[in-house]
Amino acid sequence: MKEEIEKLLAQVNDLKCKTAKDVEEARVNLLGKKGEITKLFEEFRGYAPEMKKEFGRKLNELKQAATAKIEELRSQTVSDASPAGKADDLSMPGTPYALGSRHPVSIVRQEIVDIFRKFGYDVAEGPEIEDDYHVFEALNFPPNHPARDMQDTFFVSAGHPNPILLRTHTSSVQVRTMENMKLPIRVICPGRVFRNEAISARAHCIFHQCEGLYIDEHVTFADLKQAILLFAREMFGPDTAIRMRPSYFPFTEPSSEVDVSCNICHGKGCNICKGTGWLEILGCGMVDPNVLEASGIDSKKYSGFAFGMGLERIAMLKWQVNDLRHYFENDFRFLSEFSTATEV
Ligand code: 2U9
Repeated sequence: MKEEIEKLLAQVNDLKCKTAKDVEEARVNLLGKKGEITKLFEEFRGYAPEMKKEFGRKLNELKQAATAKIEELRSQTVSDASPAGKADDLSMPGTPYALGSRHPVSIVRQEIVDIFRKFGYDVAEGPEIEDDYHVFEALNFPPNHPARDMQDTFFVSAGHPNPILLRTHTSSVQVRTMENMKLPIRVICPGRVFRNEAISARAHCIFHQCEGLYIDEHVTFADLKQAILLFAREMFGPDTAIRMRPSYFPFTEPSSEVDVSCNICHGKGCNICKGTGWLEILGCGMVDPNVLEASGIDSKKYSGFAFGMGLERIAMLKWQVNDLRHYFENDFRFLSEFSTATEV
């Protein structure tokens, strides 16, 4: 037994193989069912206890050495299981993986952020689960305003003075910015908002907004108009015109809705602009003095403007998407239309 073990150990140490097939053959010869080492173990089983003591350790060492050697040879030899028994050709191109593309809402968000960053605005984010104070009260919503109703807002917890809810606009982020940042403030707040709307081609219970706020001394409606015009030209092209229509929001006074000249028919009238030559893109206005005061800003010294837009709407205008639901269904055929995979 001793000589047998030593002979096999020497054989194992000198073992050399060229291919994976050779390694497998060596494994079978040594450790397979009828292999040399397996045979020694069978013989060993019939030995008397004192003999077992003498050879047991050596036999185990031989088995471990053989197993380790086979593993080592396996990792060194190339697989010859590939077609035609040839080694893999490492110079062949790899399996191509299809690149994903950015979601249209994400593309629009990035464009808007880039434009306002150029104008010197910071980007701020805040919680999607908010309290009534930051979403409504600090923004001059009267106590019985319909937006505070269960029909329009998703409540997380109600029945106490400052209910917790899903934000219905990102204006709450601007309120938090006014509370925490030093003046002047120039900030945009992109983010996801939630409204209790029935889902249709024109409405969804989740959508994305980008709002902006500029507060300093002597900020006027003329500054607002110029900021919106510059934004519209960056976003929709240098020939874009804007028009402002009077509107109402609790948090701005005066307030306005803004249209851009239709970038499809260039003002002539088409089915995208419903023959008007204009497309509504955002709402804006001068921040109501009550809103400034609620966040501790002296409305006699400071004034500001604010604006807000729906990102899905901007994306719909940019790519003529006619159904809002496409943005939320993740249908691969829709998403792959926005092949901006080179963008990062
Ligand atoms: C503060 C003060 C004022 C943000 C504004 C709008 C006008 C607006 C809508 C556009 C389409 C929301 O997504 S939409 O439904 N937004 O028209 N938003 S002014 O005004 C603010 C915000 C924060 C502290």
